Amino acid sequence: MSSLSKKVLEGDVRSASRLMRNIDDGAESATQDLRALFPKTGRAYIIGITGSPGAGKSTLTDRLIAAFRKQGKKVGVIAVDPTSPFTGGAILGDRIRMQDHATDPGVFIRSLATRGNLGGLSRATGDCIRVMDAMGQDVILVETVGVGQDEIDIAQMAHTTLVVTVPGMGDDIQAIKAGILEVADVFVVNKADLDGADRTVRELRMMLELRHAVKAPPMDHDAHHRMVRAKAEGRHEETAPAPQEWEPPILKVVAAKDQGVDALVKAVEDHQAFLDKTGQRKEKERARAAMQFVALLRERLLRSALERLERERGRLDEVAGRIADRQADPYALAEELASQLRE
Ligand SMILES: Nc1nc2c(ncn2[C@@H]2O[C@H](COP(=O)(O)OP(=O)(O)OP(=O)(O)O)[C@@H](O)[C@H]2O)c(=O)[nH]1
Ligand SMILES: [Mg+2]
Repeated sequence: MSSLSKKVLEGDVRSASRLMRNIDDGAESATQDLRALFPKTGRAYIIGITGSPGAGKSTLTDRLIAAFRKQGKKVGVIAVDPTSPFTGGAILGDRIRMQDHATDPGVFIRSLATRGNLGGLSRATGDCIRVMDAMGQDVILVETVGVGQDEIDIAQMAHTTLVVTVPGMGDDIQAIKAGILEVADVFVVNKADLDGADRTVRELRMMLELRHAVKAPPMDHDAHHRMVRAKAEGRHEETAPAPQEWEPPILKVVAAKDQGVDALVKAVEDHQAFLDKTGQRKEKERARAAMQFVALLRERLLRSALERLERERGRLDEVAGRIADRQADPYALAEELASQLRE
């Protein structure tokens, strides 16, 4: 094991920062370090915080840091910001409202941004989560903006995902419908000091109920007969126990005034207990492992295929030019590269 990995395991902040920079630079040594650390990871509890721009995610994250610090836990924070230019892992100044914790050795905050490489953002986020996990952070908060595919991938890395909305944003609810609903474990209606918070809560609840109605399986023929017979005989027949399902709570919070944060922490703890009790934590972790492994594989395979393409046919943009001019056949080229990888 390299001395850098050793130091990360000892919780050394500067070494962890260096490793994260190496990961971003795609340094060969970073892969070796990640391999060395991997067996020591899997301990941290990961909380995703997602929602539209300006919903108050960072303010809320700041409050959650304080709450977990009070419990004596070490906290890691990853702010994923696909819109900002790469910052080398530095804190994004005023965009992140967590300066209070900047000097607390029990808090480690990094930001991550895309550099336009092939779906690398969720991979980089996963790697950074593992570094923080290995260095001993008990809780890792991952803040992401919006509801794109990257955000959904990232949300799937979390044990508990918080979706943050604010009052009076009909469009927001539409956006939630579009994809994030399935990954939400807890809904936060932040800025509940503003008008319309109760209405937003009602709208969210309606959406959840609708989803429920759609998902409830119809009773099978036999079960129906059993129930009818049982009723006729004056018995109460227990229907088969429904698979354990988590009901995402909807909580009103005023992050700016630290109101409702204790209830939110409680909801996260309840969800954690639910996952443990039902065995769903393991299930989630397995799904995440599959996703991350496939992402890793895709990245590696794509890289070798593109390297080969460049060696044999020219750079991607040249080849793309020929394809656009109908001088090259993309189907044949893709098949050829893929079959070479199969050897
Ligand atoms: N009225 C009110 N304002 C709030 C509350 N929480 C946060 N804000 C304000 O909302 C604005 C955005 O807060 P941020 O925490 O930066 O929101 P964000 O979701 O992290 O924003 P991005 O990361 O830029 O997407 C700031 O001006 C906050 O002070 C709240 O509970 N009530
Ligand atoms: Mg923010």
